[in-house]
Amino acid sequence: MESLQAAICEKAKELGFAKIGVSRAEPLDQRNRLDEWLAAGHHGEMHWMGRHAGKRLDPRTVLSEAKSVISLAANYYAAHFHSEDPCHGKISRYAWGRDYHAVLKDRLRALVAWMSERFPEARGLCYCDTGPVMDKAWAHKGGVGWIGKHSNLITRELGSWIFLAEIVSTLDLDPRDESRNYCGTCRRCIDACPTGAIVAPYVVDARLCISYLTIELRGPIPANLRPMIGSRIFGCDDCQDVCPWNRFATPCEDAAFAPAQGNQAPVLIELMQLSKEEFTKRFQNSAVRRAKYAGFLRNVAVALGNSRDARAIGVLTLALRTAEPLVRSHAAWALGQIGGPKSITALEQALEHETDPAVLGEIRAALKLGETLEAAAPY
Ligand code: B12
Ligand code: SF4
Ligand code: SF4
Repeated sequence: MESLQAAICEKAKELGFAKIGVSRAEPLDQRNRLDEWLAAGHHGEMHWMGRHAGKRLDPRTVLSEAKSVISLAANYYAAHFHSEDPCHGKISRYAWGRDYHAVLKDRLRALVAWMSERFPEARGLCYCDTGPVMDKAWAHKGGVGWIGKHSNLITRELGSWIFLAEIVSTLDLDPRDESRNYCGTCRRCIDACPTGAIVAPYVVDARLCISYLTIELRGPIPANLRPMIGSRIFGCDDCQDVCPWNRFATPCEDAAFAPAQGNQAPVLIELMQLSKEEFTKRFQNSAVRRAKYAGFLRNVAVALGNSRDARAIGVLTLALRTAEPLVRSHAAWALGQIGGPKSITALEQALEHETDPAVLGEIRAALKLGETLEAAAPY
């Protein structure tokens, strides 16, 4: 099997994967950790996380004759930085280029097809994020890297700006040793998290994580967390930006993950004016679609509120008349943050025609805030 394994690694690298690990397809010993995380409610509204807990832990429940799990890591690091101008939105690095789910699924399928040509009786199932498989735990077990205190998988060679994927295979390959943990006494990620979401080393409470709030959460963002989100409109990179192991990040030469134009420093006021069709077109090949139109504009409204930029009053006033109550309520909050007579007038006018009880509540709260802020905001 040694030469087959080496050939698989070589083919995987040719297809764009940077690192490969191998584990025996036996149940993961992560049951307690997953159960504790779910029992504490850390998954928030991601109820799908609890649904297939058994499958997540044992690959033989998805492929009964599975012998090995091949873990693959793809580098997505682009040597660019987020704009610190509050009028620009921050989109997480992982979503700057093409949607990795689609890109990596194609590559995984190509690898499985290549393996089947050599071993026609072999079967392989591909996973990348979406299936009931714990990508990080397999990559750790298979020797790709270790799970850092921020809970992302880190490799010594490339840092943590990597996507993870697996092939659950019937081929009997040689397992690698589990990776050692190199976090040591460091706790930079825990201290840098804007919302305190890393509630203990290795444990992220998704309900506090900006990534969850701006991508997975479908409803309103809790008002107390909105100011901490800053200009992050899709995901968050802070815990990885501060990690010393990311000094070893090497820019990837993968065209698929090169930042698409406008994704690194999108102008918030322009984004707030996107129609549903424009949103769909602009992000058709991007992971950003996951936030959905209303969720994305909700995020942009929060970022505009945090920017305190009076030039945004116009677009936020228009947003108070959009069809989506979620967008109207966050636009109201943003106007309250910006304050000043123009914001107050817009909110008072909205109060006259608004009928949705949740939006009415947000407008009333924003009016109180806007009036308080008026003296301080010299617009
Ligand atoms: C649910 C999910 C989320 C949720 C919850 C995050 C989380 N930590 O679970 C939210 C929406 C918040 C999220 C955010 C992000 N995600 Co996400 N997410 C997932 C998903 C679908 C499942 C993760 C999971 O199983 N969670 C369950 C909990 C129980 O696991 P856990 O938090 O990892 O905890 C484990 C360890 O920390 C460990 N542990 C617990 N206690 C202790 C104690 C000790 C001493 C030790 C050693 C270990 C340990 O045990 C747990 C079980 O193994 C995976 C894809 C997949 N199918 O695996 C992607 C995935 C983890 N996400 C990914 C990415 C890129 C992100 C973001 C960076 C995106 C962004 N820029 O905004 C952020 C990072 C936020 C963070 N700090 O975690 C990548 C990570 C790649 C990598 N290098 O690790 C993955 C693997 C997707 C992929 N295929 O590439 N994500
Ligand atoms: S992604 Fe951001 S909010 Fe989530 S744990 Fe990391 S630093 Fe905290
Ligand atoms: S910042 Fe420090 S503690 Fe956090 S993952 Fe990186 S090395 Fe580990």
